[in-house]
Amino acid sequence: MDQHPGIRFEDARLIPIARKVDAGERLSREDGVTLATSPDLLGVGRLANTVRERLHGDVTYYNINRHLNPTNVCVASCALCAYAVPYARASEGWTYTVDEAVHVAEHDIDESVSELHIVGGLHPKLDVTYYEALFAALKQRFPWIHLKALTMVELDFIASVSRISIDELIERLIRAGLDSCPGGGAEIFAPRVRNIICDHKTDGQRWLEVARTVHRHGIKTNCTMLYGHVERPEERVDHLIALRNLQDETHGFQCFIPLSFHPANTKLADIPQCGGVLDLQTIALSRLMLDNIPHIKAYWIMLGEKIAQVAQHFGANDMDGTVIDERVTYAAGGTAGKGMPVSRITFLIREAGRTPVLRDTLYRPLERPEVPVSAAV
Ligand code: V47
Repeated sequence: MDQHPGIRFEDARLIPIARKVDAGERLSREDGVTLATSPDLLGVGRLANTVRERLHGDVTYYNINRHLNPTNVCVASCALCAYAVPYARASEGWTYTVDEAVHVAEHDIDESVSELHIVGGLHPKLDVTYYEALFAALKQRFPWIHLKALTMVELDFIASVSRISIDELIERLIRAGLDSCPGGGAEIFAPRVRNIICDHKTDGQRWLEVARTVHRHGIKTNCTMLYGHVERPEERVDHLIALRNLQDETHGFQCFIPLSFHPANTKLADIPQCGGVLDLQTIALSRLMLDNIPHIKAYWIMLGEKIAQVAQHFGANDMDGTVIDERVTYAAGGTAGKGMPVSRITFLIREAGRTPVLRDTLYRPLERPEVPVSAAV
């Protein structure tokens, strides 16, 4: 077999792709499908690792963060979700007042926690005034904290129930304290898949349009892809290319997070949870296709700490963080636990042969705290 200097491929189709990677050339949809379907997991991984090391050397980022879910009540009933409680049965779920939300957050925050990751359900009574009051109260109580809040789906819904434009919503939320947005709700953009897995109203085009608007207001967002359910490899590749196209235009995405589907307690519980091969191949595919998004996160909550660690050699350069009080994956049978101490994250990164770098949400390196919050030590 004609080989490539440095990497021995089992799948000859990877050789021309390797030449493009060496030359820093953009990969095509066809290349993406080859990478997504290649039986040569290690070959795909080595290619992704080449790009990862070119961009980030041996650094793996992590942060100290806490999740906050103001409500789990949701008017959508997405088949992929185990977290939401229907609005008609709202009393079975939770909806925090602003004071209650601040009180919940207070449990595990000191100045070592640099980020609050805030997402929840689509609650028809929580309009823009609720989120303005929430963000202002959180900023007042924790002035140092970065608020990474609300997915494109939530923004779309809140604008609609508040009868205001996305532009006005974003302006008002930024004024109240919003710093950036997480990447959830993107799922898979293909309508065929969305019809099966999610029934919230925000379709793929709309998700991208809202992200474009947020970026225009000068704040960063992340982006995601939910895989390991009913999607086809081509649909994964098309999703990545749609994100890549928008990034060419706005440069507003800072990190991509492939989300591994957890079927337990969802309407799709008969689908077997994917294994580590699809997890690692998807991380690698993402690194190779998303040549204009700086960071690829191996979200240990969904991958488990072992795959997230190995992923640091398959294209990922981030582990997410301490993730105190995660509830979305936990509801869907996630076994990764409810938080990881800094000492464990840095151990996993070092054991992988990488150098741990504590970061803030915008990937600026931070000093390791002298007296970390007890839950994050
Ligand atoms: O939007 C829902 C997904 C997302 C399930 O931006 C599920 O830094 C797997 O977006 N199995 C929320 N996934 C998580 C998310 C995220 C996580 C970490 C970091 C960042 C970031 C973003 O989780 C949802 C949905 O796409 N999800 N249910 C499930 N059963």
